[in-house]
Amino acid sequence: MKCKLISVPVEQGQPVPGCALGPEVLKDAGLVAALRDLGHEVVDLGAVPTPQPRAVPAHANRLKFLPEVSAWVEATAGMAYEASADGFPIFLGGDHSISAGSVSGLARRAAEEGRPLFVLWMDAHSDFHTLDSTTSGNLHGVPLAYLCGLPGFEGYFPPLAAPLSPQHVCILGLRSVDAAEREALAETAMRVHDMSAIDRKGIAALLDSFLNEVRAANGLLHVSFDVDFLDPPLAPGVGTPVQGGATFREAHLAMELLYESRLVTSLDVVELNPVLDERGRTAGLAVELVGSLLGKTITGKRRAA
Ligand code: EXY
Ligand code: MN
Ligand code: MN
Ligand code: MN
Repeated sequence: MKCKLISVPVEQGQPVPGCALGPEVLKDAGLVAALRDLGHEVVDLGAVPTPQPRAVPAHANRLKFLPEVSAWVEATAGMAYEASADGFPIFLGGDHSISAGSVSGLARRAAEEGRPLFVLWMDAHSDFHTLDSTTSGNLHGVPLAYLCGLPGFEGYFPPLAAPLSPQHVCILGLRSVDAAEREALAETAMRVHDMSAIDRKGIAALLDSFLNEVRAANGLLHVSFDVDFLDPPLAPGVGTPVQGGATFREAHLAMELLYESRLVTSLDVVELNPVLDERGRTAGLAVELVGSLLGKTITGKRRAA
């Protein structure tokens, strides 16, 4: 498969310096070699060019870096649309605000192809705030609400070519939800599998059900992997760690099942902060997990679809 790397070195969606180093550190941690060892072609498309801030009206809420983040969303959406004409786009963040761009560009492509875009949001957080509901003003907390067409983004974020259908979205690993997000999640048709559901039912059962829907709908499947999905002792290099995350094996099993489904068509890897990492452990684990998603197995034998 032709893996197309797109770096999106954005950290203005969150308050901790360092996240913009993520793309280069993931590559330094062996991402390209790991993909080539699995027989994949790797094309590095470089970084989304740093855009000029968008001329957006001032917002009544205390939003941080709105003109800059909005511009990155627009620029990333354009590159995502172009890159998704063929191959397997892999977006390297940068904070999770980049996915407002990557997924909206992919959704535009999917709409043109007449296929539904499904999204698996692997994350401790729901990222389901609107510009009006966020209390932190950190825009890495809003991308999924924007992508699902929740109100209040018009005029501040780029118009969406194709909003996601909430029933085509699955959040996995959730364990930190703000009050406003709870209300919004209660009204949405998204599949929301928090860590308690994972503890009770297991990753395999939860994923299989979602993957069956993707298959039945002949859907494209984007995996938006926020590294804080993982338990912080495993992955300390993230800016918003939340205790009680996925174990090493739960994370690898999720990726192995996704690979075996042969349904995944694109990927984000976001929220790695190398400044907070410990001897590159988090970067190394993220690369290993991408390897499992792209076909690496314990025994080296490729598993049948
Ligand atoms: N819900 C909190 C906020 O809105 O500030 C925390 C958001 C963290 C988002 C990270 C990317 O997943
Ligand atoms: Mn996130
Ligand atoms: Mn998160
Ligand atoms: Mn459908």
